[in-house]
Amino acid sequence: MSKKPVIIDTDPGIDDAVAIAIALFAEELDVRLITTVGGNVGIEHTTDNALKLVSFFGKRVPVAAGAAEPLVRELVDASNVHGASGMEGWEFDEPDRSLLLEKNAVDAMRDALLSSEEPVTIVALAPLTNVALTLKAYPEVKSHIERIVLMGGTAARGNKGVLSEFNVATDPETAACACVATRTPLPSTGLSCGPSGCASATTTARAATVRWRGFSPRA
Ligand SMILES: [Ca+2]
Repeated sequence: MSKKPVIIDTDPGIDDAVAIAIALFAEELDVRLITTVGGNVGIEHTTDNALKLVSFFGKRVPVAAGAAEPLVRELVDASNVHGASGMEGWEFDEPDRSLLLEKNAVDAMRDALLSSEEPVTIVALAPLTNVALTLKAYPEVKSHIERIVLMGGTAARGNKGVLSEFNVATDPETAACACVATRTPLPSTGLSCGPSGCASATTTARAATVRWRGFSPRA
């Protein structure tokens, strides 16, 4: 089976941990890079959690740390939900820190995209800061993106505000930037697709394994 190359941009968070677990073990997916961003908790915790998850699952996927905070606004995290570490109550062994790249998430994402022989799907499970910065700094990557699958937005009640979903509400400027840069609406698996953020994250990971219609930044 030809595996679909994937980059996961994430801020784990236990909900993202579920999505990462599914993606790492999905026969249809080749997870080539995990990039982290400040979101549910600070960047030091999301990066540490990503390393712990990859190590725990016995995989050798590189991790690159990205933006610590939104482009314009101050980060208002969700540590009240996820705990101070982002994965409070879950104990992991010390992770393999050799998986952490020296280069930042934006450069790592660019390199992973440009070096791929086939277009790559970006699964965005967090505020879109890293994704938007990559698209703005390196617009040449657009032709190397199969699609961006976003966990974000809601058509129902939000989890950040009455009508706002956390990932988009945390960094709305970069969410708008990503939509403008790709000149098309992003396929979104928002809160309305599941009864909880966990379900949405799971659905998003699975969504990367199927063909979405109507989005191609190469068009
Ligand atoms: Ca997330």
